[in-house]
Amino acid sequence: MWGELGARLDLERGVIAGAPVVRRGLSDLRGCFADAAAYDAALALGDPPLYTVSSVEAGGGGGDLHYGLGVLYPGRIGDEYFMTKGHLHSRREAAEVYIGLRGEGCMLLEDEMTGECRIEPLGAGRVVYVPGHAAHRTINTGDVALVYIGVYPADAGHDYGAIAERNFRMAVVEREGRAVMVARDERNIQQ
Ligand code: S6P
Ligand code: ZN
Repeated sequence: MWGELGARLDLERGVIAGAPVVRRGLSDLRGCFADAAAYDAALALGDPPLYTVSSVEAGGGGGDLHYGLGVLYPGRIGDEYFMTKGHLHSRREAAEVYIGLRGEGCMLLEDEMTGECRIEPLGAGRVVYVPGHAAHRTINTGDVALVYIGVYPADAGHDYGAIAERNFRMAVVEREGRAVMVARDERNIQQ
């Protein structure tokens, strides 16, 4: 017997109706932003919410899919835009599809095998394919919440450890009103 197959996107509240919600605030992203002084200064003023993800994780079999609705708020720490923690999938070959619903931003992708880094625009009307072995992080470069859906294999798993240890090589920062990708090391030297 099939269980529930449909769900309602409650875009007013930014959740999938009835699905569990994970909330991440600034304090959850210690070590992610390149400008540590700007991070500490912002945190001293409070712990703003950065994003929420509500997920439907029904079947757990090899062929099953899970999906989540992400809402990433606008803002910056120093010149670096608000972003998600970022992760690799525990089963490295597991790919993912992101579908942008609202707002403006991008995905930062980094191939664990080759080191290739790329930003792919993500926002209303954009779809991004995240290949296997690609660390992925979502970034809001606009003025309103970036809302998207990610669909991934049920057995993908989430590995946050590798990124927490070494972070992404690139950062997405605002330069003269535009979002650009710069080397994180370079970004640190410019402090
Ligand atoms: C799951 C998918 C997304 C992220 C979400 C939050 O595979 O990639 O639903 O979980 O964008 O990012 P993170 O890095 O905190 O899980
Ligand atoms: Zn993922």
